[in-house]
Amino acid sequence: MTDPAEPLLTELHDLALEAARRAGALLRDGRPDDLAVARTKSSPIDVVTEMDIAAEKLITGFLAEHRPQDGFLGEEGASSPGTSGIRWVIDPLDGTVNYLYGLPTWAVSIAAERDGETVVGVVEAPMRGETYHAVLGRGAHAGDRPLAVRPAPPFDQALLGTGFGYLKIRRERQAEVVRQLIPRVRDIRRGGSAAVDLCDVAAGRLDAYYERGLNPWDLAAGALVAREAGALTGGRPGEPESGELTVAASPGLFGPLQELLEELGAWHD
Ligand code: 2AM
Ligand code: CA
Repeated sequence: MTDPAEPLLTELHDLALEAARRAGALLRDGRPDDLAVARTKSSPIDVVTEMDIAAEKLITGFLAEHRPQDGFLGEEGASSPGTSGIRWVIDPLDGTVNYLYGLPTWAVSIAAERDGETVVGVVEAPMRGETYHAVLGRGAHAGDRPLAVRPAPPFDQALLGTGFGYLKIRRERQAEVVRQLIPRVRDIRRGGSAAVDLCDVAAGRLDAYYERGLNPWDLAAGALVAREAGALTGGRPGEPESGELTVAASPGLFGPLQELLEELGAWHD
């Protein structure tokens, strides 16, 4: 059992907050104003990729300086097992397309796992001016404000977040699932950042969220924030969240949503 008062968790939490704050500032302040329309020597996509890589380097450099024995798993390639039992799971820029277009919903996502279990999660969303963070057993917060999921509405009144992958075949299937869901719920939102979607469930801004095709770095931090705010998280019925399917919802919605997604085949292409 994890002791929530453990000093190690406080250390990891403080480091994750500081690394995310620095990377968030780098991405916010370093984004050219004309990024989406830039016709400079490098394409806008190259600029985003460069920012992404610079943010990951900043994060891994900062964390490795303070915790040289820890492992890493990062979207931009950071991968090392470490020897301490702690592994950092990092998405330096989640919501890349929003960042490219100048939409505000993008975030830096940093989680710390101990022996494979997420114990700390930080999602820094600079253009929202919010930092969502959680420590296992200590609850979830946005800044100092405690987060709590919304009480579950009747299913047909639920506001669901979701997202679509980049592959055509997967997107077609995902659109088909949405086509069948739309008439059964209040509405659907497609925010563009899985990490922020999970934090929006935590904050009661969405009733539920589901998506197929996420990577560990998209979901690790946000899923802990959601759970610590009272959400249930998982994948297909009886399974943990994974690349196959990630579901997060307030407890009254979670089971029915999981069952419906199973029936609709939301977990396969
Ligand atoms: P990204 O912005 O870092 O690419 C969008 O629906 C959400 O899913 C975003 O969090 C996006 O992360 C992630 N995502 C979708 N498809 C992905 C893919 N093929 N590879 C990596 N991340 C993906
Ligand atoms: Ca991502």
